[in-house]
Amino acid sequence: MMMNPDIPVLLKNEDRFVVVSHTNPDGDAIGSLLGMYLALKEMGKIVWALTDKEFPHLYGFLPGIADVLTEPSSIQSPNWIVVLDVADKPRIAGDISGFQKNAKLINIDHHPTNPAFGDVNFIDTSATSTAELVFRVLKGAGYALSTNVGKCLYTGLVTDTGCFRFSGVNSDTMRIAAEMLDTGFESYEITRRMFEEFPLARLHLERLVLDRAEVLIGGRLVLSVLKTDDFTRLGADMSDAENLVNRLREYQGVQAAILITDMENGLVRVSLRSKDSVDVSAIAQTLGGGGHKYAAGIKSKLPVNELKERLVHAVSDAFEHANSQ
Ligand SMILES: [Mn+2]
Repeated sequence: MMMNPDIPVLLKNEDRFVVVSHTNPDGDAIGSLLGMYLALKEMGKIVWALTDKEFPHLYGFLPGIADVLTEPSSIQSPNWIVVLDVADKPRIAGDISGFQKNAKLINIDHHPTNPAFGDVNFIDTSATSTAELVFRVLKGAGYALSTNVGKCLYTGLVTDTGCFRFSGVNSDTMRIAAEMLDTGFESYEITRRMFEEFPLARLHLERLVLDRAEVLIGGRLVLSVLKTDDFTRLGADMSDAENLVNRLREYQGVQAAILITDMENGLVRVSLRSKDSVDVSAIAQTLGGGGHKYAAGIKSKLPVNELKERLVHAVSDAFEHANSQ
């Protein structure tokens, strides 16, 4: 999709913005939010960054993070709500209900399942991260990236591309990344924190995930399970399991990987990843989730065993469908 020409103009000419992203935020959600927030601030705008609870410690090094609000009471009459990397409106993190009557919503995202819920939308599913789209609208608004904004957006880009590995990475991704780096920081400042600074608890979770991996459907699906008790015992929190599912996807010949996390309060979180032809966002949607072709998620209230059975069926059907095409 072409860039909506209104958005750079709006960012340039308008004032009083609230910037939000999605619940259980990942590097792209946080990096995009902070990058947009800091850029608007540098442009002299009145702007607030809002979420629902404190960001995971992993991102504590990012500039602007101390300004992020977890409740909206100090936000005064915003005119615009900038929603970043949010696949659908109910996934917005932070209570924006008090502003919606008087503020218009700008929706910037790269999820193919996004229903264009904004008053103004810029959805480009060819982008590997929302951070790249934020980069493009800011550039379109005539804003020259500072080092701080470059760092935030680069964090989004490297997390959503698995450090330039995933499908969809192309020369545009590299060119945009290069322009971010040109603002004056080292790539390794960010990538070591994102990929090489895990707490021991994370590595122990990884061992459990690999120990419990089940190889199914002739090696084309690998599935594993984590339980609340594992996190408690290892002193890990939910964010320590972020992207662990990717390890299951590394098995040779695998086309889909699933990590099921049995959380407290009867809620089950499912992360799906794929390679090649299988569209895991379609599978996720049949069970109330969403995402991208190669990376999707579900939150479900179904019992783990039933959910597992349904997922294996759905993946098996998807394989059959793909083969018959
Ligand atoms: Mn994203």
